[in-house]
Amino acid sequence: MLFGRNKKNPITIADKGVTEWRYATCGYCSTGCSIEVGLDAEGEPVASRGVADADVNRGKLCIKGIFEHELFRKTAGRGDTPLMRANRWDDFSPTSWDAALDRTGAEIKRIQEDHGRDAFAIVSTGQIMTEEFYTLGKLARGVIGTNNYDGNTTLCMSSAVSGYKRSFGSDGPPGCYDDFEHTDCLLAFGSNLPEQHPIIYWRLQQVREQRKFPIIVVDPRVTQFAQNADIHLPVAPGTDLVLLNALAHVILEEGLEDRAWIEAHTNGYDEFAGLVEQYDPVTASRICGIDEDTIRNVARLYGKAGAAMTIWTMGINQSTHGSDGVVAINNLNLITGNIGKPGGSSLSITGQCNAMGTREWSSCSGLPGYRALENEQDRQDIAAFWGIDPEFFPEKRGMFMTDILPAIETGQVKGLWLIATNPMTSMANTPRIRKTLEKLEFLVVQDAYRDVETNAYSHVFLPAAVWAEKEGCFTNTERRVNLIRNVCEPHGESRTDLWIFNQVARRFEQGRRMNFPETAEGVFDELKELSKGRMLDYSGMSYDKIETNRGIQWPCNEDTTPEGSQRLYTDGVFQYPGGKAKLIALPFIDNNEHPDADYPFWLNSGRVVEHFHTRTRTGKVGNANKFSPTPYMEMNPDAAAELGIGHGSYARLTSRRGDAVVMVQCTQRVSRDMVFVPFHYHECVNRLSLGLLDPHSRQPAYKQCAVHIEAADDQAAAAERNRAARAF
Ligand SMILES: Nc1nc2c(c(=O)[nH]1)N[C@H]1C(S)=C(S)[C@@H](COP(=O)(O)OP(=O)(O)OC[C@H]3O[C@@H](n4cnc5c(=O)[nH]c(N)nc54)[C@H](O)[C@@H]3O)O[C@H]1N2
Ligand SMILES: Nc1nc2c(c(=O)[nH]1)N[C@H]1C(S)=C(S)[C@@H](COP(=O)(O)OP(=O)(O)OC[C@H]3O[C@@H](n4cnc5c(=O)[nH]c(N)nc54)[C@H](O)[C@@H]3O)O[C@H]1N2
Ligand code: SF4
Ligand SMILES: [Mo]
Repeated sequence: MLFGRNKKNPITIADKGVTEWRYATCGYCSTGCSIEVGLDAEGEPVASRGVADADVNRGKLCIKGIFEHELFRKTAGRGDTPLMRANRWDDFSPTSWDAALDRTGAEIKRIQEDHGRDAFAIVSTGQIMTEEFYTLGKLARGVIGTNNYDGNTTLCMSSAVSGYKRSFGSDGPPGCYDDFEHTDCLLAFGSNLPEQHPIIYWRLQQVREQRKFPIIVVDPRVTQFAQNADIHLPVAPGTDLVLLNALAHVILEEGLEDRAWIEAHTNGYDEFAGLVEQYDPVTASRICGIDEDTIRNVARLYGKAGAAMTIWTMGINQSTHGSDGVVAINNLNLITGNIGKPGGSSLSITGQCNAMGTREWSSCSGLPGYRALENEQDRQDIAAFWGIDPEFFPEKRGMFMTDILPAIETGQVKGLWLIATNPMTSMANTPRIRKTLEKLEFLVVQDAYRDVETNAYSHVFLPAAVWAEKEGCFTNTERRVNLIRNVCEPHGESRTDLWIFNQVARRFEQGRRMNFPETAEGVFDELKELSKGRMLDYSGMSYDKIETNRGIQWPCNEDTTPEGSQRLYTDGVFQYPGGKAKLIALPFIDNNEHPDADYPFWLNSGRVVEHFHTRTRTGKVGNANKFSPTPYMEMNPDAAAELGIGHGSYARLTSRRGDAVVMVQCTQRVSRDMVFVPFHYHECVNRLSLGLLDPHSRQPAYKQCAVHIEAADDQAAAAERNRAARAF
């Protein structure tokens, strides 16, 4: 009302003295928010803001994005100069780039000469630029020539990749955020969208404020997403496949499938139908813990919806049947005709900012642009493009990250180069990983932060520039290629990952003969050329066009789809020869470690909104770190009371692998037989986790193992904190 207007406290936005805004894409999660970083008159980054006309985030950012410019100023723990030590147990000494790179090149050659090309392994990430991924792939596959080359995406997305390939003949999420506008039913498996992808969740909420449709969340925990859902299915850990088979059972039993679509676009129906026949809701309910009527209800909602979509994240991928879980989701959508249509999709919500970029271009699982080492034509094409002998390539992919580490134990792998990943904190069974890393003859760590825990085991540390200290592209969950402009100079003597890869290439004769463009845009031109006419088509993009459009979804071709494409498979033609997708029969095999008398609790793990992974970044940003500064677990109050453990006290968790002490947060978010521990803290949940591997994707089942819990006194807790403190 008018009379009150002048009396209100006006909201004042601090004037940070911004004189210029530069365009970027957020460097944390895979939502892919467009962000602008404000520079003051001295060129210092002083603010971040969401880009209003960007379709992804429409001006919004979450708590991590809004403070992202602080990364450039909070430089504690940043690598400012290359470091080297003669032996792993010596202290580091600062050194020159030439010395660090010469030693790296020489050690790679020595190990390969002594033990064979594959004895030197490379493991990268989902967090560098696409152009950097492509360049690393060229170096690993075309110059160094090791087949033991993979990324941390095996901890994260490989089940989705494997599931897409098995169902559709190719990787590539077929849907987009716009599907929320068209869907009549949304099913979400093992995904806590409001915390892990806050802006995707905001997009979903925007739609729901205007139009009602059911949201069904499948998660053993009562997450924020579950709290806000219409139906929450607290599935028994690791049994989603049973639930999915049972949903398909009901759909077929009640004739809710799309017969014509199945006939026209799929193979394998009979075997699939025969298998799901066995998963009647009564039998299934005894395994997956969801009652018969609820299974029937959800199947009917999904089967009868005009358009229905499924999204999922780590609750599915990080499982011993992660790949099968993804295929089962695809099965559900194939039988209901929900692929390639607005609001009908199997949309894997990806994880890291550029988890997609590495899938597309890093050559980790094959050759660039969704090409396969197993395909002779692909080998020949890439060899010709790079100017090398096709015989140099192996004819099938080598080990996954989760097999490379054990291969160090057996002596098969002697040297390792880690790029932007921190396995000492993020891989299961930390005590074993430590022993593994100690066994290496040579470890080089290339990271933006020298205090990354894995660096304690390295011989050489290469300091890298982070995020908008460099230029290049990320691809988000909905296949949108978006741009990061160079906002400021790399910290200290750190260098872009692109520069580092190019320098390493020069240390090899074959690398000197090949063309390694020096600028990110020069590399991007190669991607465009290599992708022309393929499903993964970048050829109609340019940096300027990407910035103007606030990201472009591939396929983008100058002639047919100049503005990009929201969806894949709109014509129902899949990437298998013959164009049909596969319905696959998936028997459930329960091979998890289960709670028992000695270890009576399920240990579940994941994330919280304010932290990102192993906290190398968010642990330094006050406004992120202050909300969860201490390792903690969610525990059911009744279970805690039974063990004499109070809210806010400490407890010791013990598994067959190790132990950890955490603060206790009593909450009904978890059931009496389960605890949840965020994995962001060093020497914490992954000291306990088992990480059994999925047979197809080799992804670890981080979310299922068994622990014993007891009260811990304050002294034990203090000792634990000291142990967890960063070593340097
Ligand atoms: N704030 C923040 N956001 C992030 C990240 C971050 O570190 N911090 N990381 C990014 C990355 S790389 C990723 S991969 C994503 C991960 O995003 P999410 O997968 O959404 O996050 P998580 O917390 O790992 O796991 C999600 C849920 O899986 C549930 N779950 C556990 N076991 C099962 C099961 O057997 N079945 C089902 N259905 N659910 C289960 C857990 O209870 C948990 O609530 O987040 C991205 N976004
Ligand atoms: N128990 C349990 N464990 C888990 C999970 C879980 O849910 N539970 N989730 C798994 C998942 S999904 C993931 S994705 C992994 C993540 O595991 P990690 O990849 O090990 O985690 P990050 O902390 O993101 O490590 C990335 C590193 O890259 C560095 N970095 C950032 N930007 C750059 C750059 O531009 N260049 C270079 N060179 N370095 C850079 C960061 O400083 C950081 O050290 O953890 C897995 N581990
Ligand atoms: S939702 Fe993800 S991409 Fe968007 S601002 Fe937050 S962390 Fe960044
Ligand atoms: Mo991830």
